[in-house]
Formats: sequence, C-alpha cells, structure tokens
Amino acid sequence: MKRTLITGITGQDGSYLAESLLSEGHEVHGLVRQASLMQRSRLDSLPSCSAARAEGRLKLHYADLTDSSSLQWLVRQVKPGEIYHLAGQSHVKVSFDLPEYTAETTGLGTLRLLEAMRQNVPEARFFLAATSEIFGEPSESPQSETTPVNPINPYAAAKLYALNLVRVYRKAYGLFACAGILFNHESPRRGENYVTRKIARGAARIAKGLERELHLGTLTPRRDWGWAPDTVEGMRAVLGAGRPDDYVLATGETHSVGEFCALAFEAVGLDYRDHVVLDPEYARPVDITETRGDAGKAARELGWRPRTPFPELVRRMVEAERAALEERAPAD
Ligand code: NAP
Ligand code: F7E
Repeated sequence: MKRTLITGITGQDGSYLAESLLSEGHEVHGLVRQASLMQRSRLDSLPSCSAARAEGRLKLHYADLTDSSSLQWLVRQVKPGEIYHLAGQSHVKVSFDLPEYTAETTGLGTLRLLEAMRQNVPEARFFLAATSEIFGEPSESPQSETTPVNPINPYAAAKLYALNLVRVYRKAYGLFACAGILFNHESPRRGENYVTRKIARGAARIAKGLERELHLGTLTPRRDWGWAPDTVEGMRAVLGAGRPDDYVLATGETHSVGEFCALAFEAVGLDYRDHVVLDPEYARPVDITETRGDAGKAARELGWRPRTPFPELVRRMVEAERAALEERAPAD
C-alpha cells in the first residue's frame, strides 16, 4: 500500500486528491493545523473520507508550515513514499495584507518540508503546487515552462522561491522533487473569497431572492480557468512520471471575469449587468491582465489533458450553489 502525505488536505485540491488516492487504496496522511473549530467541511462531508478514517487509511496529524519541528516529526513518523505539498496562504489579494505570513508559509514552509524530506525520507517523491502567478504580467502568450518569470505580488514571489527550492533540491541532492505550474482551477470546493466561487454563489443567492447585488473588484482580467479535479489528476501524473520535472497544467483557453459572470447569471435566468456592482474594496494594487497556459509538455510527456469545458465548469459551480441553498432552506 502506498503511503502518501498531503499538506493542505483540508483545501480544495487536497480534498480531491485525498479522494482520488483513497479510491485507489493508498494510505493517506494529512497535515492539519490547529483552529478553534474542528470543522473541516471539505473532508467531513465526503463519505469516502469518513469511511477511510474509520478504517485507519486516512489519518490527520497536527503540524504547521511555520513550525519546523512539527514537520520534521511528522515526516519521521509517517515515512511517506510521496509528499504532495499543497498548503500555504494562497490568496493573491490577501498576500498584500499578510506579506510576511505568506512568505513564512508559502515560501519558507516549502523549505522546511523539503529539509524534513531530505533528512528523513530522501527516497520519497515530492510535488509542489506552484502557480502561473510567477509569470506576473506575462511577456508571451501562452505561457509555458520556459516563459520568463516576473512576480508582481507577495504570493507569487513566495511561490517562485518555493519553485526555485524544488529545483535546487532536485539538482543538489538528487531528490525526486517536482512542481506543477498550476493555472487557476475551480470547483464548488473553491474558497468563497475567490472570484469564481463568489460569482457562482452570488448568482444563486440573487436568483433565490436572498441578495440583490454582487460586489466585484473588476470584470476585465482574463484567466485560464480549469476544473480542479482535472488539475489534481495532472498532479498525480507529474509525481508518477519516470523522472522529476516541472510541468504547466492549464487548459490553453482564457476567459474574462465578465464572461464568467455572464454564464453564471445566465444559468439562473438573469442578466449579470443588472446585479454586478464594481467595488474598489475588491480591487488589487496590481493585477495580471491575462493568463493562458500551454500544457503541451504535460500532454506529450505525461498524456495529461484537461477534460472539462469552461461553460460546463461554470454550470457545475452554479448548480452546486443552488443545491446547497435548497439543502439549507428550512422545511415548510
Ligand atoms: P486552498 O483551498 O486555499 O487550501 C490551502 C490549504 O493550505 C488549506 O488546507 C489550509 O488549511 C492549508 N494551510 C494554509 N496555511 C497553513 C499553515 N500555516 N500550515 C498548514 N496548513 C496551512 O488552496 P487550493 O486552491 O486547494 O490550492 C492548493 C495549492 O495549489 C495552494 O498551494 C495554492 O497556492 C496552489 N495553487 C492553486 C491554484 C488554484 O487555482 N486553486 C492555482 C495555482 C496554485 P486550512 O483549511 O486550515 O485553512
Ligand atoms: O481572482 C479578479 C481578480 O482571487 C481572479 C489563486 O488560486 O489563481 C488564483 O489567484 C481574478 C483576478 O484568483 C474580484 O482581481 C475581480 O484578476 O479568483 P481570484 P487569482 O488571483 O487569479 C492563481 C493561479 C493562484 O495561484 C492563486 O493561489 O478575478 N476579481 N473581482 C476578483 N477576485 C476576487 N477574489 N474577488 C473579487 O471580488
């Protein structure tokens, strides 16, 4: 049985990854951090995870990316064959408010975990969730593994440090350390303060008469939006490759925030122009105009291709919000 450690198991990607690994019989260990509420909604609601916890195939361990000793202890105890490193402060706008914390978790946290692996399980495989944000305002389109990097926010700067560390540890120590350069990927499990989830949720709530307006920072930026479970499949392909390397995982398409709004509101029979309000509170000091990834290397070398079209992604997210509202509605 393969033993896998996931940091960020309570997040969007970590929960899909845990489900995927458990369905194939892996023993999964998840790093969780202390919080005042024990609720881990993305995991707790999954029957496969509850069953695996009861069988002892899914174990959660307290540790923190800011605490080296906890990471050393965890890796020494679990002795994983694979480590998926998905944890960190990953909100771009919040990284302007919490630059030091973002560097501590997303940047130095990766160093601490790589050291824990090097010192305790150097034969293990390591995956880093890197990001298209490292390209900043990209100098070419689409962006590939060879596109010049130029981070324009503290999150991207921290992720670039983490990606460079993966490359250093691969070269200097011969570790099987690799990275996915991930473009935006979304799902109903996305955090509520990311734009796609915010729009899907807003459209569903406005359609139900619970709210009248949706406040957004801007409608013009364009993103390469993929479906998170497709991206998670790609992560597994990267870690399962014959040799460690870095791969862009993206759809190759780009759509604006406005296009996402149009499709989401259309799905509930409304026109977004009647409800979306531009609000400077949600605008950023600097923002990337457009991302579009070239995942040709992942297709050629790993056989990975995204499968979920953009309109279907939007439809699924809106439907999930509507279903959640129906579940929450009090019985007559
Ligand atoms: P997410 O939903 O925000 O999840 C982040 C995870 O990190 C959560 O499990 C969170 O735990 C954990 N975490 C945060 N700080 C921590 C700390 N100090 N110690 C331990 N755990 C900590 O992120 P995601 O969307 O699943 O993304 C997964 C990874 O991919 C992230 O590293 C992100 O930067 C990267 N990425 C994501 C995208 C995307 O579009 N989703 C694109 C490019 C790269 P709590 O549940 O306790 O908060
Ligand atoms: O913003 C604009 C915003 O916060 C997308 C993270 O997973 O992907 C994600 O970062 C766009 C930006 O994601 C609002 O300015 C407009 O142009 O959903 P987002 P992101 O910043 O692209 C990358 C690849 C990561 O690595 C990150 O971890 O939408 N936007 N109005 C807004 N964004 C938010 N959040 N809220 C708004 O009201």
